[in-house]
Amino acid sequence: MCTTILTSDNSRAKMTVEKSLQDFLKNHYPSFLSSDAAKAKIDALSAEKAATLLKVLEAEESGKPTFMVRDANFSDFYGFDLGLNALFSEILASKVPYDSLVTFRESDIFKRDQVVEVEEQAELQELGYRISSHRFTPEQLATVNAEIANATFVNRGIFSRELTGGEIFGKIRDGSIESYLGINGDTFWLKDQDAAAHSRFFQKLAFDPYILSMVSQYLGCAPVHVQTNLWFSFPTLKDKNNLSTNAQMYHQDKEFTKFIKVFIYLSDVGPDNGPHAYIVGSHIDEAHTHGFKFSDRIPDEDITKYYAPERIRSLVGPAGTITFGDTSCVHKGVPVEAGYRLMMQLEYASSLYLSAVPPFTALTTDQLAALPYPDPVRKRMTVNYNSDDRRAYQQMSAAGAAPEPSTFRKMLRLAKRYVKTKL
Ligand SMILES: O=C(O)CCC(=O)C(=O)O
Repeated sequence: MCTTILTSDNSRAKMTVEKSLQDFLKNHYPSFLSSDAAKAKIDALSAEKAATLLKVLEAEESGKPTFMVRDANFSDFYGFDLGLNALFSEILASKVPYDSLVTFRESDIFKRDQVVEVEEQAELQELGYRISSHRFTPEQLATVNAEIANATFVNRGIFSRELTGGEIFGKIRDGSIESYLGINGDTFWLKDQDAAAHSRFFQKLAFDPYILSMVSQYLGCAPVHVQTNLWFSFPTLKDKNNLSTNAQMYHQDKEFTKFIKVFIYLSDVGPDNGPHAYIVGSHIDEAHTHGFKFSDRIPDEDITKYYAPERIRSLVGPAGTITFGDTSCVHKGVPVEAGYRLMMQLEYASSLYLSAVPPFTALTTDQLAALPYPDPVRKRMTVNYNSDDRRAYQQMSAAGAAPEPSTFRKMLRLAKRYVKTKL
């Protein structure tokens, strides 16, 4: 019900969009509108926010992949603040309730403790990140390393190279990895996340009850699994392009309207091994309010202008350390000074709107049946497992694959700097 009194063009625009939003909700999310409190939240939206919300809900219901319009609609992200994200989650949760993910269920991987989890969730919400009380056991690390040995990694430099995880481990041991780095790139990324997303242990992990409980409470709705990523970082030339490509300058992610990542160290990470770093609480005090654009790379000098030293945290920990992180926080990987860092990352989003990641191949009926959740929840969590969308994404990426001339210029500059530092 619209309660706004018409006084100007602005309020007329608000009434029109509010009416369209109300009608849309009535048709597609009727149980959301069943409470007066929910209606009041819709009434309180500005015309701009109501229009943003309507657009994302229409995209949700269309079922069409919206990664195709990511660049064109990127500015929509600026319409989403904490309040609108929470409201969006509430609307999504009215259609697919996520209590089955929060209700306690034993995990095959972690020995759960509900009291500790309450405290972990509270800190995650307050600080934007939280190191888990759980850590992979040596046996679990061995299982993960066996999976990694067979996976293919690629670095993204001038002469990019492909190596299997097993080859990388071997070259780290015998010291020959250095000849694969430098102008070849200093980070080896998993070439295609699809195989990892479908591997037995990683799939179990991605849909583990502890992980799902933490991320669904954080998002306020059933989480969509969007990434199972892995990468090896090595000491790097501190060239701005290089640091930027490898996420080693402070930045804020906008990959989805709301999302949360789970970072797992698979090697010991001390201060010299490239710890993951956060500005505490910056998921609330977002850097774009200081005039930075989402995805801007922010030099350390600028960070210290806006944030007190006690808000800048580097997360060190032994292999197996697990961190939940909202990377809409200002964050980065500190450049590796010695040795290497092997990181695993799972990511979950509230919605695929303007997704930045490739969809996975569809799950088999058996794989789906192995997820012990009600059908709508299972469907929602695996909406990014869609073979048609995967093909569409691959076609779109292939069409835009030719590098721009400026990319060649950047590569040349980088090559010159490497030659200078090596001679
Ligand atoms: O490597 C790191 O620690 C940073 C990773 C990062 O920026 C991200 O995953 O969003």
